Formats: sequence, structure tokens, C-alpha cells
Amino acid sequence: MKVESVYLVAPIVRDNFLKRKQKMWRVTIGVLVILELVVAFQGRLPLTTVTHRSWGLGSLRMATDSKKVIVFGGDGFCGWPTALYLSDQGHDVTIVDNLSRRKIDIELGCDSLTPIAPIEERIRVWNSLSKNPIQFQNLDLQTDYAELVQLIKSDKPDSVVHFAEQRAAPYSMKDPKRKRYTIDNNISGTHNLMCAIVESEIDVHVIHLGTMGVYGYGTSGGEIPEGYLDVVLKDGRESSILHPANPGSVYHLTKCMDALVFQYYAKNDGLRVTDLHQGIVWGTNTDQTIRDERLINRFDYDGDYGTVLNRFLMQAALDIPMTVYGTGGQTRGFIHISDTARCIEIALNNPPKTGDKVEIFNQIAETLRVRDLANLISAQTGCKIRNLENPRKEDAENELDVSNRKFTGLGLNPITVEMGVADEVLSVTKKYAHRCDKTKVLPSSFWNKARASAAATDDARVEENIAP
Ligand code: NAD
Ligand code: USQ
Repeated sequence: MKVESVYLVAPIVRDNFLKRKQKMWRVTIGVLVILELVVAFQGRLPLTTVTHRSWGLGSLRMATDSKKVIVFGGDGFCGWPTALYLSDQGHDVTIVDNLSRRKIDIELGCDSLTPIAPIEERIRVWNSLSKNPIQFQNLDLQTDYAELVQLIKSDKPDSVVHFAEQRAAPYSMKDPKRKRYTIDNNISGTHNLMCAIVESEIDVHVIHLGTMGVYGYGTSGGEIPEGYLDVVLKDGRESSILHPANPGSVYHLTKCMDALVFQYYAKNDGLRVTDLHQGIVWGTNTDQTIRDERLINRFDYDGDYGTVLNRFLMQAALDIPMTVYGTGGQTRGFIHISDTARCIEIALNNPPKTGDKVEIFNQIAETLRVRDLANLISAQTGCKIRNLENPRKEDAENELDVSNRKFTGLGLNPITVEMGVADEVLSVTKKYAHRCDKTKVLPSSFWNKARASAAATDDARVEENIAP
């Protein structure tokens, strides 16, 4: 019999039914509360995670979902908002960073357009606003191996998120010193992390931020799958292989090498790894970073670290002609910074099993062509477009069709540029326009001598007396 019909036809039966139901709920809630305390005292959860939530069915679901996470590179553009988002979702977060990105700002004589607070202040402010305090440790993944092992052994994280790499393609192509630094930092850092997890004997899920650039940007002639390619060999054998790597810079090369490191450790030691092939991240703030000015996210606009969409939006806000490289026929994948954080949590909640091959997701919302972006922003703001000789060795025009069905299948409903959220970037960059050093806007790293020579005689630069 349906419950609704009991309510309708027999009030006395209904009263008894409700009393029994209430008693049942009291017993169930009691059992759930006890279970929750047992889980908390086992050390899997900090008690703070449990105590600030309301009790009941919902809170148990949240508490058991809550994970202990180390965010490597958590002071950076993607890492900081992700750490805050995960903390806000009830996870127990530790940030690990060697602050090398802040040192590179000094080295390049440049700074984030937004005034980022020192990491200690960021953490202090967040911990004063949030019921889930974040911890911070200054540690270099490349050099501090013993401390890394000790951290993993003592912290016993469920997952680690690995953002801690030198991530700018132009910086990685600047000169031999920066090429070698990028290789040493990224490859050793990634390998140290995997090696330390094996040594610690703790079952940790590794989530790594890879890049769409591992696939390369030639026109592939079809949809790029998520990491693996199903192939039929000449003798008719079928196989699923890692998608062929086709890096376009020393930085992208490190991500291709990382992929092999992950494949090896998953096979040899059964490590559980998720590699996220992320597109170009745009935007500045998230729901968490806007809670206090001292939580503001970094915003790179210079020729080395600034990425194309954020650069164009900033250039439009400051009325600097937009710097389209070549014809602007390059098509790339894009994702908003808020969705970066959401994707990480989805990956966190959907780990591979021990013995599985590396899980690979394409982390993009949409693909867009550089000149279309410039035209769109120009139409909205009136900003001029400047076509510069391309400092990079890359295809002038390419198509890009990418599967992102794994994330959308797990509930991601991504933000797109069309949604108008770019206004947030325009207003942030207008607010901090006085902090812009306009001499840092043009590209100053060249992929080879021919690209550097082309820039030296570039009419667009010569006209304005801005040769490199
Ligand atoms: P970022 O440079 O802002 O942040 C990286 C952080 O890692 C910095 O705070 C830096 O100090 C730290 N770090 C670097 N080397 C370290 C080391 N050896 N030990 C400890 N900390 C170290 O970069 P981001 O934009 O936040 O990118 C984060 C990750 O996401 C990178 O791996 C990058 O390849 C990937 N990614 C970024 C984008 C993007 O558009 N920003 C797109 C796709 C993928
Ligand atoms: N470009 C311009 N004008 C500019 C800047 C860039 O036309 O002012 C062009 C570049 O030539 C390139 C494209 O825009 O064709 C993208 O350049 P970018 O600097 O925005 O992005 P990229 O160098 O590819 O690197 C960024 C992040 C990197 C991440 C990568 C994702 O810095 O960490 O891995 O995006 S992806 O591009 O999908 O490989």
C-alpha cells in the first residue's frame, strides 16, 4: 500500500504509522551520529570537520566524503582557489608550496596584476573565516625529498593534488637556463612525489594537472579522446595506447614525460593516478577568493605567464591593442578557474582502483579560436587588435575537437565565455590597472632564432618602437 493512501483513508492508522516512523528515525539518527564519531576518532577526519556541521543523514554523507588532501602548488593561480574550494567543501587541506612562482615574479621584474597577500596572511585570513582551517608547509618537491616522505607518512593523505610545476610555455623557451630549470623542476618533482608515496607505503590517490598540449595542436582529423587511443596494429591486433605525445614547448614536453612516469608507477607499484589534461584557465576570482580582498587570486598578464584570454581581457580593460600572435588561427581548449576547482573535487570523489591504468580526463569547457576571442572582445569593448609575428613555432591554423564527456558525465556543467562572466575579469583588471607595467605586455620569449629575428623586424612592433 502506498504511504499517501494511508494518510488519506485512516487517520488512526496514520498516527501510529507516524509515531513508528519518528521512532525509527530517532534510532537511525542515533546510529549515524555514533558512526560519525567513530569515523572522526579513528583519525580519518579532523574533529572540526564534523563538529561544525549539523547532525543527521546529510552530515554523515558529507563527513564520510570528506578527504584529507595535500595541495602541492597551492599558492599558485589554480592551486590557491582550488585549496579554498576544497576546504569550503569540508575537506581537510594542507598546502605545500616552495613559493618559486613569487620568486620568478621578482626574477622577471613583474608582478601579479592583483595584489596577492603573502601566503601566511592568505592562510590566516581564510582560517579566520572558515571552519576548516588550512595548513601550510614550505617544501620544494624537487629538492626536499626526505621532508616529502616524512610529510606523507605523518599526514597520511587520502589524495594529493599536484599543481607544483613551472607552467609557462614561454618561460620554458626563454633560454637554456629556463629550459633546464623547467625540466629539472617538473620531472624531478613529479618523480619524487611518486617515489615518496611508494616509500611511505600509504595508499594515496594522485591527481595531477596535466595539459591539453600533450596531444599537440596539429589538426587531428577527429575527436581527441580522453588520454587513450584505440588502435588496430598492422597484424590486426587491437590495443589501447596512451595518445601519442606531441609537445609544443619544453614545458609541454615535461607534461608528456610526467605521463610516462604515471604510467610506470601505476603499472609497477599499483599507484592510483588521475591525470587531468587541462586547457587554458581563465578568470580571476571564485566564490571563495572574493570573501576578503586578502584572499584575491593572482592574475598574470605579462608575455611569459599571462595566458591568452586573460591577457586579451586585461588589454581591453587598459585599452592596449590585443596581442594576437600570427593570424590568430590557433584553436585551444578553455576552462574557467571556478571549474578547475570543481573538476578537482569530481576527480577526488572518483578515484581509480588499485591496479587500474592511469585515469585520464580532458578538463576543458569549450574550444575557441584565438582571433574569434579577440574579435568577440573587440566587439564588446572597442579595443583594437594587433597582429604580431608569432614568437612561437606552432601551426598557424588548427581545428580542435575534444571529448570532455567524462567530466560532463559526472555532473560538470561548465562556465563558457559566452555566459558573460568575462565582465568579472574586465572589472578586476580595471580596478588594478595602476599596477600594470605596460613594458611587460609584449612577448619576450622566442621558440627559436628565426622567430626572434621575425619579431625584430615586425612592422607591428617597429611602428610603435617596441622591438624586442
Ligand atoms: P602557478 O605557477 O601559478 O602555480 C604553480 C605553483 O607551484 C606555484 O605557487 C609555485 O610556487 C609552485 N611550485 C612550482 N614548483 C614547485 C616545487 N618544485 N615545489 C613546490 N612548489 C612548487 O601555475 P598554475 O597556473 O596555478 O598551474 C598549476 C598547474 O596546472 C601546473 O602544473 C600547470 O601546468 C597546470 N595547468 C595550468 C593551466 C593554466 O592555464 N594556468 C592550464 C593547464 C594546466
Ligand atoms: N597567444 C596569442 N596572444 C597572446 C598570448 C597567446 O595569440 O597574447 C596564442 C599563443 O600563440 C597560443 C595560444 O594563444 O597559440 C595559447 O597561448 P597561452 O599562452 O594562452 O597558453 P599556453 O602557452 O598553451 O599555456 C597555457 C598555460 C599552461 C597550460 C596550457 C594549456 O600556461 O600551463 O598547460 O595553457 S593548453 O594550451 O591546452 O596546452
